Amino acid sequence: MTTEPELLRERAAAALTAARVRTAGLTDAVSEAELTAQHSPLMSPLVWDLAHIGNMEELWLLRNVAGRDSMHPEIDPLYDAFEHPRAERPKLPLLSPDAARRYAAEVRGRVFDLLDRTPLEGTALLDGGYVFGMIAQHEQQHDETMLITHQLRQGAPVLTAPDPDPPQGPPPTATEVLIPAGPFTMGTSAEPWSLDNERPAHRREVEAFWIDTVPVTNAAYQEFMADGGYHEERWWEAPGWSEIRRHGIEAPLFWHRDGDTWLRRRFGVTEPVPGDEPVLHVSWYEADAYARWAGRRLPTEAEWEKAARHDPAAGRSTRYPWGDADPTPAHANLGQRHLRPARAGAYPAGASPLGVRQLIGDVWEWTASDFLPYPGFRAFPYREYSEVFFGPEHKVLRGGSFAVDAVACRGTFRNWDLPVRRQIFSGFRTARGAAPAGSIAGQA
Ligand code: AVJ
Ligand code: FE
Repeated sequence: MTTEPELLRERAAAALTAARVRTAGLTDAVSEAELTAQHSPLMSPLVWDLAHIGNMEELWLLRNVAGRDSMHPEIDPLYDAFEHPRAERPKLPLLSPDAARRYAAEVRGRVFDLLDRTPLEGTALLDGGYVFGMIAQHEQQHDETMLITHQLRQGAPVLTAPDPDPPQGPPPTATEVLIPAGPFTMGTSAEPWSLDNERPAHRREVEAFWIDTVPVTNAAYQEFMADGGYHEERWWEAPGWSEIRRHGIEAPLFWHRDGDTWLRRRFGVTEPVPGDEPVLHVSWYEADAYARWAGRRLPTEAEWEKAARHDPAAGRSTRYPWGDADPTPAHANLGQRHLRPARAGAYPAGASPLGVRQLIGDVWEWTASDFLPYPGFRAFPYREYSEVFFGPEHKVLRGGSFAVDAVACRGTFRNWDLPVRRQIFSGFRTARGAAPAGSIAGQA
């Protein structure tokens, strides 16, 4: 299937523009002092993200694709994510907020000229407008990173957004869904803007398993807390247990106790923890410990993707749980339309064929799996996007949060982070095996 060149160009331009509108929304209302301050050693100052977005766009589109010289060679090393760890970035001679905005805007102007004149075919970078889509996804990923910085900053709220609607339509009928055994197609070789780690499509055998219909809620998580979950070593993997002891962790990040009730701080507002919302800001260790306490486990990455993409009637994998259509606001809570997850059970229109809900949007979902390459993986177009992060130290998250834009979220999209991280918009759902006891694969 080929797409008209004009349509491809429009799609690329729209994706780039949408990302820049969001970037502006995350930075325009912030004072100069706050843009250059470091709100957490885990994060860059917002002004770094701003110029890094422009620098990556210049690197890939103007230098690598168009063959131009660097616009400002002296600043390039400042915005190379591998040269300077986040904690050191405030000390660098960074561009001022105004200079960063002007630089990113100048790059963007040249990129639009390039997009007008470049055939979107002929090389792997250009086919389907890939490299333009990659840069739009990169900016949206940094927009999510900047939203994390907003959540970490102290002080009066800067951002506002309407709350999600209460769940529409009938609530789910069961708390878990059986996904029957059998192979499915994991990953993609067809999705035009899929990133290297999502490829190639390949067959996976998955045993039968049960998976939660909705993400684990704050109310369910509070049962674990009330049952002493943070004080019983047997639920925890050893490094997670040391981590919570060392830091005195006994609740998700941004929660604090007020008498008998738990409150949370969310983008500068303190509010009671809503019981029916998916739990947010938990580490992999917390998700894993909760699952063990519940007599369950985290789904593997393959299980998660089978639950999200396998259409048993059609016998194939779809792009999203609801099919192949791009997400609409009826399907999922994406794109920072809201500054919180929707309540568990929302978005019946976004359910999978077997009835699993909210796999896309709301919260990133920790999986049991390490971040590893698929069979046949090839780094493209740069090793530092995925390849250098493969290995047992990073766990995979799936499905996307309320803070990720649809351009960087789909059934195949893979995110990853260290298992201690909890400033990210992370939650989870649990699973359990369903193979009959004593059964051996291949025997009837
Ligand atoms: C895929 C979200 C882990 O933010 O570190 C941004 C995305 N890569 N710039 C990250 C990314 C290069 C990446 N994650
Ligand atoms: Fe980046």
